[in-house]
Amino acid sequence: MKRMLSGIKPSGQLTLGNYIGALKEFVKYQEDYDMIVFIANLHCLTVYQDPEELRTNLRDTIALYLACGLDPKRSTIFMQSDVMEHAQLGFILSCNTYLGELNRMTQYKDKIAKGESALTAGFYSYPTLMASDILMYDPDFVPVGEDQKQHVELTRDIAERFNNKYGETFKVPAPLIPKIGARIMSLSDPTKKMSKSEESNKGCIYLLDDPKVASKKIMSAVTDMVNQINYDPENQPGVSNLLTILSTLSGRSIENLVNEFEGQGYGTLKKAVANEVSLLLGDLQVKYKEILASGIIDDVLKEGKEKAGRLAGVKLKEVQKRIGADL
Ligand code: ATP
Ligand code: LTN
Repeated sequence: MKRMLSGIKPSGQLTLGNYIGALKEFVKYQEDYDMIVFIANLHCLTVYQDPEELRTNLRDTIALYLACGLDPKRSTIFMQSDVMEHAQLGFILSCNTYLGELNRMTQYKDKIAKGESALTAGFYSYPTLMASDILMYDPDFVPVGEDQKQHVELTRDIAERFNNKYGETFKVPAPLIPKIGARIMSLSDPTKKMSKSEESNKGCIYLLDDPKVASKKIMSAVTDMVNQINYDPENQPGVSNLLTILSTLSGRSIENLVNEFEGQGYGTLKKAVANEVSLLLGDLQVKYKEILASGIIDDVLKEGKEKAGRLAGVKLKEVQKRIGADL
């Protein structure tokens, strides 16, 4: 069985973008793949997290993983910091990564362009920890949203470089990006990605938003003056984003939706999106509450830690042997 691996940072509440671009896909893939999913709680430390808030976010993230349909019997679900090998392999891989490569990472370049000065060394080198998360488990595919494609490509380069230097050690994985929904945009500025670390939360739907609040955000989504429902991300990013959300949640093609909404106002499209999103959030939140009340989270994490820890232990030993650190 082919293997897939992915992770999500618990640096805030999960968003509709995380759901459409990543979580929903994980759930689909667990039917046919050996799925490994983890909470990237080391990655989120690249910027300060209030420890108490982080603890709550960790629980919420796992509860939402399960509420979305990830099945701990089929998939391995674990916390990154529970498997210490990630940090060690991360360092070894950082010694096989060039500064020039990290300088080219879009996320890093964006922050520099914005003039952010308090960037941490962890933020700069975090793609090498991500490479470790991935290469540790030899997955065939890494399902991620568009913004993470560059990091998976760097991971491939690091794997190939390591294999060339030390002998065949890592499988070279491929990114798997959804055809639609790989980049859900902010509702208040549809030229930007919907992000949980966005300053204003008006443009972002959180999976734990009250469905009424979420509907309001959708009804006030920024659109344009064209007054025609077309799928044209370049010239009509707001309307195209709404069509994308509706299509991914309803399972209907964009073409089909454009035909249906032809000649109607943006308000009608927004209402349809708000309905679909409210249904999703309502359903997820019922399951989320049941999961939190059931107390199964600790068991899931314990089992995940054991399963992932076994695989990571074997891989790290192999790497230590390759590099000559096995005396
Ligand atoms: P932040 O929003 O704080 O920058 P993030 O949401 O990009 O963080 P993660 O939560 O770790 O970071 O992302 C988890 C997964 O969700 C990744 O695969 C990422 O590509 C995907 N993802 C995140 N935002 C979106 C979005 N707006 N549209 C589609 N996929 C997304
Ligand atoms: N870096 C990613 C989260 C992440 C990840 C991973 C995704 C950490 N490790 C391994 C896929 C595979 C992010 O910031 N969204």
